[in-house]
Amino acid sequence: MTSTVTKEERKRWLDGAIDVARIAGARADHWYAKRGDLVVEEKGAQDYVSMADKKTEELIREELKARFPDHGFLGEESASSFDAQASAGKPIWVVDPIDGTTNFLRGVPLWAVSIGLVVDNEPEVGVIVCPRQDEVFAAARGEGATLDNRKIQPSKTTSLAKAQIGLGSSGRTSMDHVIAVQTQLTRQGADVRRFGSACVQMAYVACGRLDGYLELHLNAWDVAAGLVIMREAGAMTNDYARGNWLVDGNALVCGAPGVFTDLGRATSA
Ligand code: LIP
Repeated sequence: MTSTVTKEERKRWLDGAIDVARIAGARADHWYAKRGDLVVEEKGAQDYVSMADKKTEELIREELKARFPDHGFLGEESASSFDAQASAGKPIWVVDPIDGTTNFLRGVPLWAVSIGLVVDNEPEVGVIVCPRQDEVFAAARGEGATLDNRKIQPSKTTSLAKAQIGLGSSGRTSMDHVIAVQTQLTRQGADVRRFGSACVQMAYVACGRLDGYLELHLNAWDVAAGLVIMREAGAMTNDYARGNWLVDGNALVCGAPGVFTDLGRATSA
């Protein structure tokens, strides 16, 4: 769908998102250093949250509101209060304050702040900050994607037998389906890995560190930023942003152009 968004608007939004994601990344990293003091709650099977997620999301919301007072906000830790009707027609910030929460809480340094902006149901701007690696992935629709201000592109891999593929799962997906997909990928020679953060794996597909990534259900806040970054880098994705995706989420399949079709076939295993 042709966007009505101007180049100037995208740049203002992207610059604002980078500023806020850096501020939030520094605050989350402060909590990471003190993770031993955090009280951990269990939202569901192997789905954890702490004060670090909640306070980082509050900070992001305040900083974005100060810069863009007329925009909507959908965050992982406040999703139950998201009013889709009231946000209709507005740009909506779609935020995961700490993606890879379990890694974060266990001291695995692979987690990120993910801030995406959706306009008329289309992801327009995306920023993923990885504080432990001091890396910033960023993209705006039509402007390409960067890692620390350097253009990025997906790998040139053309065969699953030479591919490193991220595979995620959660209590939201059928275990039998996950096992079938992993079996299918492994049988085709793919080196299947699990990193524990959706947006980090999407960023790694965008810059060629991974050849593909799939997960049978992800929420909008996990993927909104990564979708823009991957597409602008030249990676391919399924039509994740279909239907009521902001509220219900969808399955995600993404990868370098040379393996994307085979990945899609494996997902329908
Ligand atoms: C996580 C994702 C991961 C998925 C988990 C969870 P969180 O996000 O990054 O890929 O498998 O179920 O959704 O909860 O760490 O922000």
